[in-house]
Amino acid sequence: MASSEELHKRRTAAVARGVGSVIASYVDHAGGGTLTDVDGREWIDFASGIAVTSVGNAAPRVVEAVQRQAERFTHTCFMVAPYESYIAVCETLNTLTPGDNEKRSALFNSGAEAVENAIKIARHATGRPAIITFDHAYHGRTNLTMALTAKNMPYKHRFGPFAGEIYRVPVSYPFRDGGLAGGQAAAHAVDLIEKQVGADNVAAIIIEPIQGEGGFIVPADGFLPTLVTWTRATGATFIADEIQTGFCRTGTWFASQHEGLVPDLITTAKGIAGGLPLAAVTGRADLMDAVHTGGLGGTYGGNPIACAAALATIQTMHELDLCAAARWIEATVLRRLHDLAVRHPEIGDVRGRGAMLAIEIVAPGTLTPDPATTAAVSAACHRAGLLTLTCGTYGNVLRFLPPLVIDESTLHRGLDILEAAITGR
Ligand code: PLZ
Repeated sequence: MASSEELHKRRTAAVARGVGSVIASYVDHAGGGTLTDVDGREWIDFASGIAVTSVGNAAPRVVEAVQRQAERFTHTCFMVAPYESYIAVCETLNTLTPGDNEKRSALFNSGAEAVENAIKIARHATGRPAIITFDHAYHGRTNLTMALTAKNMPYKHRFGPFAGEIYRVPVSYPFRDGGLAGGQAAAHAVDLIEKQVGADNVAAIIIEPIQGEGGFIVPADGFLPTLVTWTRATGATFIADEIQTGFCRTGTWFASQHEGLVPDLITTAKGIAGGLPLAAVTGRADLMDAVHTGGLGGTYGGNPIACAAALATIQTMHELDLCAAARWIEATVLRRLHDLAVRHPEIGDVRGRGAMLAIEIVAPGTLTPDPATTAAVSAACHRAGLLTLTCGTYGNVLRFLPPLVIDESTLHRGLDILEAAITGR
């Protein structure tokens, strides 16, 4: 078998430079909470392929469902010759997502595609053009979703011009806004929307209930509910982008549930199908059904193998109670991170929910981001066999996204590596 070194050479000659990778080791197989590279080295997985393999890699039920479906048929295109599993995924999403109102769903391939479609639906249903997005937001890399995404490098740099009628307002970021109350932070955002955009022009507010790529930012209590109340009063649509936060990741099925929110539309992807590409828009039946027949779709959206994987994934989440597992991970990891923060003043903030946790690294006693130390700690983790990711507008957030099935000893071994990486620098 080719070594990572050999594969890296081939990759450099064959794969476009624009596509990066966090590590230069190449995967041979993966399962549960670990990956094994082609050189036979084991990695503890605190990344889950960016919050995707919540049920574990190659989860047995998912593998079996994929194999069974692949033998029956691999693709017909739901818009050409429909099949049951697409309907079953939509039924499941309509019941699982917050709110007992009547809902509909439509299936797509990627998170960005789901976001694009949620915006299409909101604009079509309201007849309004403007979309409100936030500082530190991440919604994807397609043209419309780049416009929604906040950070220039690496996502947007020289890829413009971007889609129009997108307006960005400040988010609640307790570590950096002096602990502004959620309601006050929302009032500030609403004031800007009303003055600069005009309430009657707003088709939708789109927000990640916990911002992901932007830095695992948990808004202050009351921020999201105040925005929802404003959309209800003005006829705008509230879109929760739960692509990273959904499917038990934060200790509930959806992060919106922490504050009892019922979004008008909700976008999901990542954790939904155990690693197979699937995404969805789920929401109020009147909004979803406003679009004319044939107005939504795509060749592969709701591919039968991805749908079979999703049904097996969701069943596994129920059976293993992975929302409870995420809450256990939160308790276990937060205890150790808080302990570490006491001894390391460069850890300015410890935050997150469930198995979506992070530390923000700054010059001690200040808010000045320290991306160099963040990168150095992450690199030290990689050298010791722990796969970690960084994020944040300032590149100074180290985030932890273990699969929800990770066992206690693997989780602690991972945290031991992290602790040594921070202590040993
Ligand atoms: N919305 C909230 O987190 C994807 C991006 C990784 P796609 N996040 C990982 C990268 O650098 O490309 C994401 C997200 C939220 C939308 C998306 C986009 O989902 O499936 O990557 O298109």
